[in-house]
Amino acid sequence: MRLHYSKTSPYVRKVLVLLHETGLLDEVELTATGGTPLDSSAMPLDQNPLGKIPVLERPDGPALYDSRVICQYLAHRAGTGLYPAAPALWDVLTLEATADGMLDAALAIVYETRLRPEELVMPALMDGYWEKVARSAATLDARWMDHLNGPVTMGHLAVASALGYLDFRHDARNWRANAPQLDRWYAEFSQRPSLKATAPAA
Ligand SMILES: N[C@@H](CCC(=O)N[C@@H](CS)C(=O)NCC(=O)O)C(=O)O
Repeated sequence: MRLHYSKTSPYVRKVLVLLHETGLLDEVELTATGGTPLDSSAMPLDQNPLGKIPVLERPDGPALYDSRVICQYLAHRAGTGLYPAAPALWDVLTLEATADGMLDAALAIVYETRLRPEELVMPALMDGYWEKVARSAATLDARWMDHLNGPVTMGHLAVASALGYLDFRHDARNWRANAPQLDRWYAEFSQRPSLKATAPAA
């Protein structure tokens, strides 16, 4: 299999964390790439017309995207319980969607600051994106700690990858402000070898 990836993409990190957790890493060749909505020229466009990574080329069918599809495919291939059977599955998928939604908002802030000319940047829009992140962190803290303190699912791996990205790109905004239990959980969970091996570096 071939994974189109970048070292700083948090969506890619979810896949890499899963590969470490499941022991499938050796089955995957990594191809580094990158791009933004302003320049998709280096992206694997033949495999993903959206021009986004991660993309997984696999032996048993067309290339897969996005990270949630790839993670389900690899978890199934590895025969793990990272995605349990329904009805527990609905919680895991909702948790993963929450983590990915935080990433969508966090990445939108990065694009606002990096891609727009300064005079076109909208601080109110960035604050609105951050509200989504902060509200989600507070909700994870209020409603999801029982799940996060239980057996590891894809929800755990997605939340940890998302929080790692917030520390990497948005440290100053402080997601921990209204999430003290989540902060404690992340301090411990982020010590797992899979997360240490995939920590983003500039
Ligand atoms: N929902 C997608 C999001 C992937 C995504 O946005 N990846 C970023 C890298 S962090 C990307 O490829 N951006 C390029 C673009 O949007 O043109 C997933 O989970 O895979």
